[in-house]
Amino acid sequence: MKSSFRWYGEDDPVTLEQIRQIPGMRSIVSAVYDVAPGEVWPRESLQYIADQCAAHGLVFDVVESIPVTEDVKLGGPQQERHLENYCENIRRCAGVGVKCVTYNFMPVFDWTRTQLDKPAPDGSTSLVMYWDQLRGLDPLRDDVHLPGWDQSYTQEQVRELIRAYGQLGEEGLWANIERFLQKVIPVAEDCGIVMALHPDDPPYPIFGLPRVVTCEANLDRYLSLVDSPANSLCLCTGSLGCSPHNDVPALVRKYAALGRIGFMHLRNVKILEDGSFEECGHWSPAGSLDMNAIVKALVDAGFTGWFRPDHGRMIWGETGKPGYGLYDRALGSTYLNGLIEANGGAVEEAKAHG
Ligand code: DNO
Repeated sequence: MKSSFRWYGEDDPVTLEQIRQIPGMRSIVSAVYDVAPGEVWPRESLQYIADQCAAHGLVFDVVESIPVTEDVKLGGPQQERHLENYCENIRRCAGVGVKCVTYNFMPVFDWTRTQLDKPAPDGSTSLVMYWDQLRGLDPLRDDVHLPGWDQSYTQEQVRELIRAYGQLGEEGLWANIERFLQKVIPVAEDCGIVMALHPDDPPYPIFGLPRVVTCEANLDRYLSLVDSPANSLCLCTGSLGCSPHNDVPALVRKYAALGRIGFMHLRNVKILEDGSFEECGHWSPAGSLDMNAIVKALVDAGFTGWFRPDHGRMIWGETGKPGYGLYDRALGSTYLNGLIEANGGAVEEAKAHG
């Protein structure tokens, strides 16, 4: 399988010089960040990322994410134009060698946390979601500012969106998912790209918004809407794993055997008694997931796609983008390499390491 690392481009405090020194590192996961969702990415911007990666012995072959706009998810007036642009972005990514595109179908907000720098007893900090900080908040009534939320929405826009999704409901969202897949998957197939759907994080409704990418039955439904290997999963262990109802190693075993995992986000998470959760170090004793069983499932299935260490804690005084510092993600990466080797798997050789 292919080891990868998320890089936020030139503004990222973590540099390609540093990333290339992580043992076994091969691929860079990135995106064009200065174009509004729904618009077309300039070819030069993609080429620039690819060239920079190549200059460091790394390969830019995974995009995370091409955002799916609210108009596409809601079936709004810009739906068709945004879908056309989405397809054009897939073609342009393929044009610079991208093989896998990650995206999600979460209404309004991507991941939800209540604090991004919760100190642990060892002095590290991490992202957490505590129900007692969330319960009682109602964005239809109060001004809610959760860390990590898209700052470009006004509170009134958030209210309008929440009302619109309330009317759409889960089945309406499914209908728009189907429209998206029918349009996008044939284009991805044509240009040799695997579309990798990221699950909802956390995998249950928040503030009454419909969230459907949450559990095995719904993942099955999603994959069967367009039954193609290009319609695959970005199986995020930490997202699915913060619901105790999801048996993550079993899900990995199943979808890897079906050849429907394009990309793996590998991280551990600690579920607390009331269903709250804390992000933690990657190794199994730190959290609720059996990371070895997950990696073993990938090795046993002969998984050849990409994996990356997901959110790290902030350790050793590092500051930066919450979840995306260098040190703990690098520790996670080498831990994962160890599990892969011990299970008889292989990390594809990286050019940077000769
Ligand atoms: C969080 C990430 C997600 C992911 C998107 C994919 O750190 O795992 O934001 O990139 O959901 O579209």
